[in-house]
Amino acid sequence: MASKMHPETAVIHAGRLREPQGSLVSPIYQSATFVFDDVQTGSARFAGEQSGPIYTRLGNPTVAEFERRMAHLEGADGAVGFASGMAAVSAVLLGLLSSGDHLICNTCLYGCTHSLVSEQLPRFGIEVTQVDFADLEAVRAAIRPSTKMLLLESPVNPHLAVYDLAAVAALAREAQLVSVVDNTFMTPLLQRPKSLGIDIVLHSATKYLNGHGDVIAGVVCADGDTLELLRHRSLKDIGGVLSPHDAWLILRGMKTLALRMERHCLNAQTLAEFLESHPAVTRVYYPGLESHPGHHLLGSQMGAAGGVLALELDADFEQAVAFVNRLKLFSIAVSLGDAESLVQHPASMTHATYQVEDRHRAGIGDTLIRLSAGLENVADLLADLRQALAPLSQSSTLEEAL
Ligand code: 3LM
Repeated sequence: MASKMHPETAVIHAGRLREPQGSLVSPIYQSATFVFDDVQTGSARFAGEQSGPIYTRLGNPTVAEFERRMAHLEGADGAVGFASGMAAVSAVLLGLLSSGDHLICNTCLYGCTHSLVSEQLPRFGIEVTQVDFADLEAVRAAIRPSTKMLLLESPVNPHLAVYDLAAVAALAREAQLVSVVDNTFMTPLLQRPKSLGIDIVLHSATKYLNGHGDVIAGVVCADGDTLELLRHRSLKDIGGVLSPHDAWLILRGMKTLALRMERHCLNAQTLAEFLESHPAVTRVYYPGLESHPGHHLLGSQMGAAGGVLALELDADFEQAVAFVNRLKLFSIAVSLGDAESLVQHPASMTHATYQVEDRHRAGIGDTLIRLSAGLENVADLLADLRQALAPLSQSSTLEEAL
């Protein structure tokens, strides 16, 4: 039954266990520890000879339901929940790489992933090269005998560059490297990297998976022995454990994931088309636009273009800031994938961790603005953008007239 479920059904049903009291909604196992019938039972569980919960850092039934659901959706053997998206990213990097290993990752990554790879990993003797994954020959050229892993996001935070994941997976396989994709912007409903040959898929569940802006969480989907390494080295010993209550909130949020993604994508597409045609906007970054270099991967790699877009205005820094400050319905806040539309300035917010030269090399301009299209009626969002852009288009019309 499970493998035949459509994704829209799987977000509601996959990995559910029949609850002994018959409750439709799975209970929250809000307990730090679990009672053993006798010493032999406890010892057998610790030795891995008997299944069953021990202690929530080592596993929890509510968290396990979320993990089974995500594994099913991503097509992985299993999944491990973490306390944040960054705990998931660091679990993969610190759990699977050792001193002397070399990592190749994209030049543009979420800001804290960038600081983790560029500032923290070298402290542990892990070497890192950042390359633009649009140029796979450059990625190939960066491979050394000590290279172990490739890491990228697609679409990338914050400017939505898209990479050919099947080609990345093929390169990784050929060079016997582990490929890792952060699939946060897509969710498994829009993109399933494992079906393209990628080894490990991770998410910040804080975003679309939960979808309601009230939880910080992460998850890694992987196969075979990797799962055990992540549980043992990263979860048990480093300890960034997902709380059962937060796992339960994500399970609740995920029931509407398919419906929400549909509306996020529709709203983002409408906003992107409007902005692209506006005289005060010089560039819109959204894979759903034909002008986007990764547009051809829509339909094959990506089921839809997602709910995040970015733009550049025909304006200087102060004017760009004033535009953002004029928005009323878009809240000025980092994060994405919430019901509320959000706007933020990557150079000073999500990607402020970058050195200026590295940020420019990553393609993140000083005046880039990122939008997360929420679930509102798009007419209201358009009206908000229109009023905030109006002073800019008036000044450009004036300049044209002069
Ligand atoms: C943001 N991003 O606004 P958490 N991977 C990706 C992400 O976008 C993020 C993480 C991992 C944002 C958060 S910035 C202070 C706010 C692609 C987070 C990390 O640890 O759950 O926040 O996920 O772009």
